[in-house]
Amino acid sequence: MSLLQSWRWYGAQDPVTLNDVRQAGAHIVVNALHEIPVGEIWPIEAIKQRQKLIEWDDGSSQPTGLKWSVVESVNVHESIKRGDSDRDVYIEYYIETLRHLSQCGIYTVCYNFMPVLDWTRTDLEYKMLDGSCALRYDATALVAFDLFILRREGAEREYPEEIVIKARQLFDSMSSDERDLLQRNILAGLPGTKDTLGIDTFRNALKAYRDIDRQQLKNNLIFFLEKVIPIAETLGIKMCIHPDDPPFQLFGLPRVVSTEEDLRFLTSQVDSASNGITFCTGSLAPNPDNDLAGMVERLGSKFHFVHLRNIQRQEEGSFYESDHLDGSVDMYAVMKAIVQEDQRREQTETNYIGIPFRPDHGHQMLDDLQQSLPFPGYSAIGRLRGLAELRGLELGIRKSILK
Ligand code: DNO
Repeated sequence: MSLLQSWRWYGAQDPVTLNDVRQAGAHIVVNALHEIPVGEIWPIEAIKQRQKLIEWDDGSSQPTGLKWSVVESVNVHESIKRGDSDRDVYIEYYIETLRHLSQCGIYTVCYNFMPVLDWTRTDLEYKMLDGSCALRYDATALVAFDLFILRREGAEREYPEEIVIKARQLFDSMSSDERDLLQRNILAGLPGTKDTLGIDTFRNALKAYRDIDRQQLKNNLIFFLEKVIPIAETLGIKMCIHPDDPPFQLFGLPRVVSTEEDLRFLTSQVDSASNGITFCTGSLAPNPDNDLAGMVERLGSKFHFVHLRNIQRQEEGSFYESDHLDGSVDMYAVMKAIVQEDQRREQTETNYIGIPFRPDHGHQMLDDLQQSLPFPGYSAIGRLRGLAELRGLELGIRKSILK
């Protein structure tokens, strides 16, 4: 067997078509009803309609051969993350959505527990030497935004003096257009949406977390899992939490899914096959202490979904998204460990299904550069290159080493 090759698709609004997905060689579509506001129940009819679109590409007489079997993401309402008094209502809605998904035969659900922001980058068009564009996180630019654009109260006390000086110099050297762009990049909204958070909305969202520290956020995550996982279990749903991206605290917001210890904690507190992990190499790798291949060896049995992406670490916590096989992640070692985990499952599980993985992000390259890409990182050709390289790597490992 081989890993299940999947592709994130954003629905009818995605300039990458279902035919493109097929030509890239993926069989599984990773999708979500992005148009439904976070917290609301996904109606069965809407799920079925999307399934039909994916499987039949709008009424053609031939099936596409694609299947929507992974949801990324059913997002968690901020009330649940904050532990507000109305969280039980949102947890009930969340469970209802899970019920509907299972009734439609969709059993793998990715989500995250990052307060306010999802993944965060400062540059969405970082020029690589070969002319392609990548996403980048520049630690100095982030501090410049925090201190001089957002002007978050008390922020200057959180950074070492030399970083503050560098951030000031950077900010002073930027034009007002560059400052606006930095703000838009950092506040780019949730994946699959085209709206950007306004600065006041962002300030208010941060204020709502003023009294929530790591411990409290952890408690709120465990509270959520204790309610949701037992039901997910009866529904046959495999929940898989996505790590924080990047895996450290931003803007004073706590983050609790950043390290191996965090992942071990949340999976052991609520021990169930339904309480699993989306293993995202690109999200975890900016922290050099995260031993990725080791994580696969130690926690691999909990993985229900894998995102393979590379990053190149730079100074002071900055990084850019490098080619899939090139960068700070030893993709060979990671892939080998994943293939071993997959083989273990094949040998021991009666209802074995392979582990789904997707090439997470890709450069904007070749014809991608001529397109306007509404979803940064989700280009057709860049991801196709990633998928092709990863597929080859897997095949090579299976054929040569793990006979
Ligand atoms: C970035 C993605 C994340 C991921 C969510 C999962 O491109 O990997 O945005 O979808 O964090 O909930």
